[in-house]
Amino acid sequence: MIWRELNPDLMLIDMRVLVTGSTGFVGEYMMDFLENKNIDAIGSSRDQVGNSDVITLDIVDVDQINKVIKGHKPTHIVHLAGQSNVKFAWEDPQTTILNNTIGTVNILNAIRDYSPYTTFLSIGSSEEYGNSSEVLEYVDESYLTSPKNPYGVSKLSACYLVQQYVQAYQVQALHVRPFNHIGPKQSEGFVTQDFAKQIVDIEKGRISSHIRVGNLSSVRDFTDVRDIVAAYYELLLKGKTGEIYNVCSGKGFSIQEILDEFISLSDSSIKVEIDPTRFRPIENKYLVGSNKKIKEDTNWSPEIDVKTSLNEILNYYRNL
Ligand code: A2R
Ligand code: GDD
Repeated sequence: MIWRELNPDLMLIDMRVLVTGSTGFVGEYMMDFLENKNIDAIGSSRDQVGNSDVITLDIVDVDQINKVIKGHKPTHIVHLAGQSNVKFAWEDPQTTILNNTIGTVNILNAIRDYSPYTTFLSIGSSEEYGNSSEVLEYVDESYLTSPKNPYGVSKLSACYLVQQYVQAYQVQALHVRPFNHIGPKQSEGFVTQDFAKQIVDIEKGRISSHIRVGNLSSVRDFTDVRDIVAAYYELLLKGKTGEIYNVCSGKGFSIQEILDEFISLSDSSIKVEIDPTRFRPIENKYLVGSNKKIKEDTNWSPEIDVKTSLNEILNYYRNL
């Protein structure tokens, strides 16, 4: 047991959190969340960001990482930087493994060597499980890991490395398996964005009345990004070193149901067209998680329902 676990409230005073990938989808919400709590948060991004305070850091570059960790000695790191797109991982598995696995081990090495008291929140994925079981309805953290794509492999490898560094070098790390997260401002290439953008394009007469979609039969567990970053914060404070935590709602929706909900939110007439280029070589049919463990170990519980998130995503595109 370390002091962080003895009294999490004491820690707030001195928190200095490094957020990698702070200009990505989750990163921007994470930075806002920490800043609203008046916590000292340092963002980092691969690309230089104008005149801002965001540190330029490519996690594949060992010298850069060592310099940042040595120089800032953050009390905590929320490691969001990585290649996040499952479909792209099939197209470029090497880049995916490089950014997600090697990038993570680079940070673990830097923590071990230059900042051993840093708490490291490693962000994995539900894709580490591969398919979860429809019989069990949802999977907990002890469920068999059998990734079905290079993205899942890259995240599971990072998970193993985290656990090995905890055991071998006493690095204060935990690993998170978020299930699908959604909200306004996510990049295109993720299902809710792809659907919402096309619906608004139809509403505004930019394209014909056809929405192009991929596999509608898969089932996923969706959580709003604002709930996700609240979960990460709770885990920084109360998550147990060496443990794995699912972050999810525990409820499954088929992609067909997500599409139907979007269509019901629009007054336009929308026809659905299956686009084979949107399918993946192997599809995880069913991925729904149990959030019992995080609820037991922290004060977290998801608050925003899926319909609210979908509505906000659609309105975001309407107002662009
Ligand atoms: O690809 P870019 O330049 O937009 O930057 C992405 C950044 N990133 C990196 N940053 C530093 N060094 C690298 N080698 C590197 N590779 C990628 O990570 C982007 O700004 C950020 C990831 O943001 P998103 O793609 O928007 O992902 P999201 O949804 O915020 O996911 C955060 C984490 C990822 O590890 C996902 O795999 C996981 O949550 O679901
Ligand atoms: N992207 C996309 N676009 N997916 C579609 C489409 C489409 O037009 N039509 C159907 N799908 C299906 C995909 O085949 C998949 O079954 C499901 O919608 C969700 O796809 P994505 O939104 O691309 O997300 P993902 O499940 O592959 O991965 C996301 O969730 C992981 C956690 O479960 C990403 O956010 C990962 O970074 C994250 O780790």
